[in-house]
Amino acid sequence: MNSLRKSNSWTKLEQLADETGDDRIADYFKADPDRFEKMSLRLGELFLDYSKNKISPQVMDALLELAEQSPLQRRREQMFAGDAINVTEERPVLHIALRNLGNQPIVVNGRDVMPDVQASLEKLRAFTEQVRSGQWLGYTGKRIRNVVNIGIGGSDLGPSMVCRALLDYQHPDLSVHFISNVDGRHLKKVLKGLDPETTLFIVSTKTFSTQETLLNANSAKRWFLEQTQSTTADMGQHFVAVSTNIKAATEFGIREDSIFQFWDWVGGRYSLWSSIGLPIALSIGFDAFIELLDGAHTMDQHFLNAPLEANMPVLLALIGIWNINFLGAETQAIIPYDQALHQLPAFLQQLDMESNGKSVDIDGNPVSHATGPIVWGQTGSNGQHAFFQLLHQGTRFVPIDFIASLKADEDTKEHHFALLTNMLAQANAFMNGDTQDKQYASCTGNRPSNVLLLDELSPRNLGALIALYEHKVFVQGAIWNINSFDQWGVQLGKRLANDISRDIDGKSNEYDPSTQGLMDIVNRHLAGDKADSGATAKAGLVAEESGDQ
Ligand code: G6Q
Repeated sequence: MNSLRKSNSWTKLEQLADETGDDRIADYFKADPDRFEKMSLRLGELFLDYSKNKISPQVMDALLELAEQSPLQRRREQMFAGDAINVTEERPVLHIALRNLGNQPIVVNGRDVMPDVQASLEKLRAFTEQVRSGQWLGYTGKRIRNVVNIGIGGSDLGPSMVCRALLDYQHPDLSVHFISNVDGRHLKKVLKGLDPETTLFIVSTKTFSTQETLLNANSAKRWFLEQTQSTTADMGQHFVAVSTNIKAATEFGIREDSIFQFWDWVGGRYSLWSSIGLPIALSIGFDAFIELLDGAHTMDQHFLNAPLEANMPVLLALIGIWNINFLGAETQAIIPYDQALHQLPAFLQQLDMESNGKSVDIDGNPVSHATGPIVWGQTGSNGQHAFFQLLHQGTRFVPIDFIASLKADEDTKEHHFALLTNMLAQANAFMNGDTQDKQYASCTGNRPSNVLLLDELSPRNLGALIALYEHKVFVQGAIWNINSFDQWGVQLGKRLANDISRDIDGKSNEYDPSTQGLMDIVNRHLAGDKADSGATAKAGLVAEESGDQ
């Protein structure tokens, strides 16, 4: 059994949770008029106010003691040194190397990885500039107008979220689209209206073995060849790949010099900083992509060097641990008051839930405490008119992170004013509540939140924001003593999808009656279609299995 719960600092926090159970957050401000100054922190153009948490000064001290006594600081050093901290996959975890713009050597197995990182950035720069300037032409000599990224999970969510967040920076004559779902309607919807002669596909898959991506890539290839009546040789100008699996990418038909590489030490959900960020660089330009990396690098340096009590990712992580492990929160809401960040909750959902959705610690023992929360959310003020009711008056305890950028568009300042004041009103209401004569109209308040303000939603600030959450997740994983960097549950899904696709026509009786019954219904229903499309579908579905992600 994992021993964290028996540690002194954990026991102290349990006692404090009992003792402060009836405390009101609002009273903490009466007791200390400087609480806002003490419990807020600026890093460059990011400002974090964490004063509206149900955290007394004693609780904060005990949380910092927990961090101090945990493996956090050792594990952080190991990560930055390139040690194989992803123990189940025996790999280093080095997304920080991808934005190590100072180029300090990071040595893995006796070899500095930085020259490789530099070379891949250089390749990204050259290609990005060719496409954006119109030098890179389609096979009929027309310039590229649309880029379609085909990938899923870590090979989709990061680039897609960032491209949407930075739409204001997008090249005026280049649109970037994303196909992720294996649902053919997703593919058809994106391809509809695109001109194959001016479209560039990026097949983005670390393993080049993911069922959904291979099916979508094969269908896109077929679409291109049918629409253009061209040959596979003409595909060269229209299909590039981002992958660690060069062999499979070339077998698919992509020229070797059009494959953008990265390495097994970049986890899927941490990969937007690598060549997986190609759609971002194409959309916002290479220089802005470097600014994104630089923003993350600044957060990396802060995380590495700032004392725990003034360390933004550490503080966010400790607040989360207090809410989850001592106050019983099961979920964490992410509410950006910024429409451009509408995909951020989905991105952070993957980052957090895939990383810390673990119940066995790093030594293989079952954990005896809750780990990663269910992360969810959507933009404000939309959420106010939907699910906020439950957050104000429901029986659940839901901590919230509010995120907003201060800079308004010149022509919609009035809107931005309303956006920000709505957010402030909500954070205030969640803490203070509202007492009315009628009990049904009263809101109890005392519900915690953090507010994160960006001076503006720039590539640099977005990079810092994403890295902040990456490190928050890392800190929680280190304190819980779990491996935040594997994803065997995801792997199970990939394996079973392949098995069921192989066995659906009834040759195996290894399945439980429910699964078998459903397979029979689906198989009978699809029988007609399978005659013509089955062969291609199966080729994609029963892809080479691999544990790499
Ligand atoms: C991320 C996960 C997962 C992965 C996808 C796509 O950390 O491992 O979301 O990114 O399954 O994998 P490929 O890039 O190999 O296609």
